[in-house]
Amino acid sequence: MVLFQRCALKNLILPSPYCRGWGVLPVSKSYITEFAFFLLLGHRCTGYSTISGIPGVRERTLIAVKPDGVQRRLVGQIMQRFEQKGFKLVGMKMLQASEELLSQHYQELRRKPFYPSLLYYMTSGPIVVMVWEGHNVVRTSRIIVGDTNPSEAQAGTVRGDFSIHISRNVVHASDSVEGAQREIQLWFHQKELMDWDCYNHNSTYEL
Ligand code: IDP
Ligand code: MG
Repeated sequence: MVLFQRCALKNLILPSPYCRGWGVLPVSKSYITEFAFFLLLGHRCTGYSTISGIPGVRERTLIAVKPDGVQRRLVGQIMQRFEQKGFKLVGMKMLQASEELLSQHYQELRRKPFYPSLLYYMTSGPIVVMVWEGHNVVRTSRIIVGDTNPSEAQAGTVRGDFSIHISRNVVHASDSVEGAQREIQLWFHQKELMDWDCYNHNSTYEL
């Protein structure tokens, strides 16, 4: 079925004898007829609904470049780690975080002795918050970002490569799927997040 769908799409956008052998839709039929048939199939050839069958493919996480990362002009390099992995950017903005928002974001750390200095650090300059989407993105992002303490972070991770002390670890990544959902709602309005299709999804997922 998937092969047939690919075939229908191929005929639709790139007329070629490629699909003739299948004999389900004769090439002599008009492309309009094929298009209608393609719609009846639920536009699965775009890859959008086909890949949604893979568990976790719509998972999202919150990544933030902290003030030290922005000051050191690391935003591009940090984003590149996620892009080159194959994750999809669905939201991004630069802002000056308020203490109120940060206190909700770091609600579990309010009683920690370092909390006041964490607030000072996180409000010391603009941050860049992003939402990335993809299969297992929460867990994989934690691996990409590395250990909270840069001294423990592996080389090749963001914190391992770009930071040396826990008080200036350049990046935030949600630590659970539930945490990610909470944080995304905290930092983004629904309308700021884009639902969009990668035209080449079959390069990152098996269709
Ligand atoms: P995470 O960022 O890896 O999820 P958390 O334990 O959630 O780590 O801590 C949130 C942030 O608080 C850390 O990224 C770091 O900026 C800061 N932090 C955590 N522990 C310490 C500490 O012992 N001293 C100073 N800052 C800390
Ligand atoms: Mg955390």
